Amino acid sequence: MGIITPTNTSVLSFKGIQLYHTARSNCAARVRLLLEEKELPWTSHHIDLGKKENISEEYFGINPKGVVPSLVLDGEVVVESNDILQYLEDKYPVPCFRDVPDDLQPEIDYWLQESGDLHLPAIKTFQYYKINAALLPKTAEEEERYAKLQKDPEMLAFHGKHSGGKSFTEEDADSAVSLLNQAFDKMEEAIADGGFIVGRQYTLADISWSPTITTLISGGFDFGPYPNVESWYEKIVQRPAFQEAVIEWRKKATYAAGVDPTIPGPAEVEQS
Ligand SMILES: N[C@@H](CCC(=O)N[C@@H](CS)C(=O)NCC(=O)O)C(=O)O
Repeated sequence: MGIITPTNTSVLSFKGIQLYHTARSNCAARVRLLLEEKELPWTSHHIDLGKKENISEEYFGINPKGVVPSLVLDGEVVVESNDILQYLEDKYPVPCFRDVPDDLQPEIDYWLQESGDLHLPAIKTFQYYKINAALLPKTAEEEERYAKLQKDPEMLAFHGKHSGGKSFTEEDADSAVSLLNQAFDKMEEAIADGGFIVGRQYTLADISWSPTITTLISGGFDFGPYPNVESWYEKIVQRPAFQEAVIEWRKKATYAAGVDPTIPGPAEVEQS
């Protein structure tokens, strides 16, 4: 989607970089990660998905699907996390996170696209099956509010799968895992070449995918068949920007009672 015209016009007067985000959202985390890597100051608007703070006219007026993240830069609203990465890269090209030869540039685009395309059918479906659906039930009032505000058929269908006593099925989970395995088969091979997803440089592709690995680990996804992906991920986790944008923010999330705020954790409130 990229740049949109918000119906909530209050954000048009915002100055600087302002981010609507959620502590444990992998989509929001990739944007926080790029902001940290570029050392850009930003203002936080935390949306607690557990408290359904996204299901409001005010927030749907900023993000038409009612999801996080949404970026506002000097009154310009940008949605879709991977579009936000590219938008920030264009606005603030130094330091550069597309620093690979021209013939490898399309690969960065491929991995950004893949990250966006797989979110709903694979990443989000897997996490909802494993954790979220049980922990984020909507009350009848929240269901009604959501149905009024949500205009996107895909989102309505997705959330319809865990409403009214229904839940995601094993088939949903199997299909998600199969899509993820196809992506990680390719990533495993790509990383073998140069240590990063695209070539020998840390790029937007790594920034987009690494917080998703954190989320999938917390859902119990099996990375055993992907040793290159595991060692690439461990390397990225050591980056100060990742610690700040992903690990520290995850600690600020709401937890299921008694759960230790470390990652991965089996019963954490994961918000995807
Ligand atoms: N394609 C969107 C997906 C955003 C998305 O689904 N975000 C999740 C958190 S990771 C969310 O807001 N979930 C709340 C909901 O589905 O209502 C993006 O990349 O920005």
